[in-house]
Formats: sequence, C-alpha cells, structure tokens
Amino acid sequence: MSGLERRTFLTRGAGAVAMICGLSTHDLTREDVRKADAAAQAAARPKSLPQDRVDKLSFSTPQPQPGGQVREYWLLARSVAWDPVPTGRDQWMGHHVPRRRRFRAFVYQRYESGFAQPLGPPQMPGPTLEGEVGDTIVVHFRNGDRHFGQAVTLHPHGVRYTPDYDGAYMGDFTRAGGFVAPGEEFTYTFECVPESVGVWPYHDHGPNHVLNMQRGLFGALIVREKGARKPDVEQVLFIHMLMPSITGAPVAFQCFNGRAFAGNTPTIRAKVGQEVALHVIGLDQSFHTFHVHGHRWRDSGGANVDCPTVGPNETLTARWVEDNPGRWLYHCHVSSHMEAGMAGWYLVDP
Ligand SMILES: [Cu+2]
Repeated sequence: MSGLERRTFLTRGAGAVAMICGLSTHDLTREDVRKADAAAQAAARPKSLPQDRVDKLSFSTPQPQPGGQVREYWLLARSVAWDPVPTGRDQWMGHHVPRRRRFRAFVYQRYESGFAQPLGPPQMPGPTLEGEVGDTIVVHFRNGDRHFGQAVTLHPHGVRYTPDYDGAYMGDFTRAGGFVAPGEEFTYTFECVPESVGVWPYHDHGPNHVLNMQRGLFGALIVREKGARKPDVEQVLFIHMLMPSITGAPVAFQCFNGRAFAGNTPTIRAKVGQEVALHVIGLDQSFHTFHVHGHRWRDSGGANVDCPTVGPNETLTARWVEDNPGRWLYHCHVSSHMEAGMAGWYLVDP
C-alpha cells in the first residue's frame, strides 16, 4: 500500500474527534477502528458560542399540515451481538462459511410508546419509518448504548427539517440533535413535504458516523402521497459490506440487510398478480448493481432494466406486477460482491 493510500487520522483541539481521511475505508485496520472509537468517546458538545449569524438562528418545531398527522416512533440505539451468516452456510452454492463471524453491531431498535417495551428484536436495518405528505414524523431517540461509549444521532434523508433536527455532528457548530450521548434522549421532528415522496435512508451522523453506519446504525424512511396504497409486497434491501476491521472476521461479508449468502439474506415471497416493490439502498462506499433473475422493470427514465447501478446512499426501486412464478435469485452483479454473499432468494407462488 502506498503512503498516499494509507489512512491517517486528524484530531481537532478540545472535543477531539476522529476523521477518517481518504475515500476508502476498505483497508482500515482494527487499530484504526480502535483509534476512531477512542476519539469519538472523547468528543463533546461545543462549549463556545456560535460564531456566525446563521448559528444564532432559532427554529420552531414543525407541525403537521391540515389533514396530516403526527407519526411517532420510539427508537433506541444499542449494541447487539450479530452474526452475518446465522445458518453458517451459503444455500445457493451449498458451501460452509468461516466460523468467526459474530461481532458487536450497533443498531436502531423500535420501542413502544415511552420506551415501555421493544417492538421486536434488534435488527439491521432499523425500523422503517413511514409517513404521508402533510405528516410529521416524530422520532423519540434514546442512545441506549452500553458498549461503544460514544454519541450517536439519527439523520434522515428526503424529509424536510430545521438545523436542530439535522442529526449531524458538526464540531464547534453542533446543534441540538447532533450529539446524543449514551443515556441521553432527543426528539427529532421531520416534515413530509411533497418532495419527500420516495424511499430514503436514515443513519447515524454523530462523531463516528462512518464506522457506526457500517456497524448497523441505519434504516429506511418511506413517504407516500396522501392516501397512497402500499404495494402488496414491499421490501427494503440495504446493500453493503461488513468489513473485517469492523467484524474481526477473516473475510469481508457482502450483505443485504446485515446478512450474507442466500438463506441468510432476506428471502422475499410474492404471488403472481401482486404488485411488488423492492427498494435497494446503497449504504457503503461501493457502487453495486441489482439484478433479479426472471424479471425486468422500468427505471425513472422509462428504460427497461434488469441490472441497474445503485450508489452510496442512493435508492433504487425495482417495481413490477408479478407474472413469473418459481424460485429466483436476486444479487449484486459485481462478481466479487456476489461471491462474498450479496445474494438472496425471491420465491414466487403461482
Ligand atoms: Cu455489489
């Protein structure tokens, strides 16, 4: 590796935080990860006064439009032991996967009102947040982490928000919502405006967001037109790599939703005649392609496609009315990704 390619870390004065410099984190070492965690643990809210007039602005909390509603969610960020290949094998090729796979993931988990009880197990991705145009999405967010010891946030795409609800750590310019330390809570309010219609990612944007996103702090947000019907089959598929420096495993896992290899990645089921929508969201630093055997669909420009590209934090929706029963594969068509687990089953009943 050349000197230019090597990762370096810069730290900033008081409230130091690690910035991982360089475009690729593919070759980060475990030591690099440890340093980034240590720097994030040392990060703090800014103590100095705002420096520019834009930093002195204050904002009110948006309310729903007439006829809209408040959609409330309670989300806890927590660590969890995670196995990218729970069955231990690749059901497509029938081979076994190396044993050392389990690692400490960092995920969003949905709770009942007031954090009374979890609604389902901790998962990768986190819960899908849904709203219609005119609604507000209110996320009561708690950093329940007891393992990583660092601030995290929830930063959405697609919806409208004020700087307070951006959920972005910005060093000396960090506002409310951009730094939620372990044990703290913050309530975000996002507006579903007409331009929000679509499927978007949300993710950590705290002081260690590059690593924590890759550990699992991500989820999807869906905004529909008012009164719009959900497709019969709707599946969110985050496409991403779990790298060895994060997992401690000897190999990288190329994943859909934190799992690698068919039989571990989501198995999607549909019936002939159903309207199907697969929302594929790029999460890591690679460009991927999304291929579904036996199927083709139209892209936003109207062209017929069966293997389009999806880039970092971009959403691709594959949508069709099902007409082709049987067992099908879906996978990324970058060969090295496909071979490292980026594949799954799509099962269509007649
Ligand atoms: Cu890929």
